[in-house]
Amino acid sequence: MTLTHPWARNTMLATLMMFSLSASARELSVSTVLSDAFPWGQAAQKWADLLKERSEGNLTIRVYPNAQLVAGDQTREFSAMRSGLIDAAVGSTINWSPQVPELNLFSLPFLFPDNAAIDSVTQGEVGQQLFEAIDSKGIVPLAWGENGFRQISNSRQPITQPTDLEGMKIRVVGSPLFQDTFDALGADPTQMSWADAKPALTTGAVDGQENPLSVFDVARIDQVGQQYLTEWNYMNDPLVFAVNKRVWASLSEQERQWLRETAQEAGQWEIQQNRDGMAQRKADIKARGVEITSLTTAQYQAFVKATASVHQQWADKIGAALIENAKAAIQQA
Ligand code: X2X
Repeated sequence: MTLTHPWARNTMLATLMMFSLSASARELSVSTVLSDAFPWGQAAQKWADLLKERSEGNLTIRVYPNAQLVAGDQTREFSAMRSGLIDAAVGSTINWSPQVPELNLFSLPFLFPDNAAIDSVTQGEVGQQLFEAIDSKGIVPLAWGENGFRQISNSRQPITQPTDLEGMKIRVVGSPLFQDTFDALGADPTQMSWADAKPALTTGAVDGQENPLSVFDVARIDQVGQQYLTEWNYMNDPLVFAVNKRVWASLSEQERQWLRETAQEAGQWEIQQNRDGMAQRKADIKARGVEITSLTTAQYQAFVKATASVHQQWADKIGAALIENAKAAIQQA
């Protein structure tokens, strides 16, 4: 085939057009695990909408939900973004913690009692230190969002004390800390991706799972036999808006400013939305017949005690100083 062949000419033309287009308007790929039916996906979509408006279409992002850019394997998202397979992401601290161990801070059981505690960390000095840890891995963090406090559900019985979890098969996310937490509670944790979780609940391969109320609500986890839900706020899952460093370096000052500003606005918007909607979600879940259990202070303390060993096991990996700084911030919250 010679270069004058019409097919080759068309291909060259198309390539040239793509190059000239990218000089004036550029689209970045953004990965998320959950779609815009959930607050998480809405955070990414809000980012896309704000950016399109702010840049007047000169810089845009396209959201790819359901971890589709990593074939559903959400714990590979950070690596895929680092290697440049994905330009950007709104990702979970849990899913990125295998590559950024400091992010396990948020998964330490019962460290964060409430939203004020989370904000004192993400919006303060510790949040900056965590962003530096992400940055040192070749990813530029821009803003915080949230998946939220994770609550436990199961198909067998109400959970009010650690012994209620004994022998219970619980689906956990693919971060090793979760294995340790549920081992400490005497449960039988099994790691799997979100894509595999609902089928496993449906067939009864597992008895329970843990996720924020928003995820339980939107994914209709009540429909797969999860009748019992305990609101124990055992950990929180903040989201991070971030961009690959080489992509970041290739942008103009103006483009970087658009990206950062709109990520921050989208993150704040989503956190507020998520929190404002919580009471209604809880009411909706209850109305579907799910038994929701809250813990007394004494019951909560029993869980704290049962999982104390996890804090010791993970202190070195997360960084003892970082944990101390977080505790100090939480105490002042
Ligand atoms: O897999 C989960 O449970 C989810 C959707 O919450 C995360 O990606 C952390």
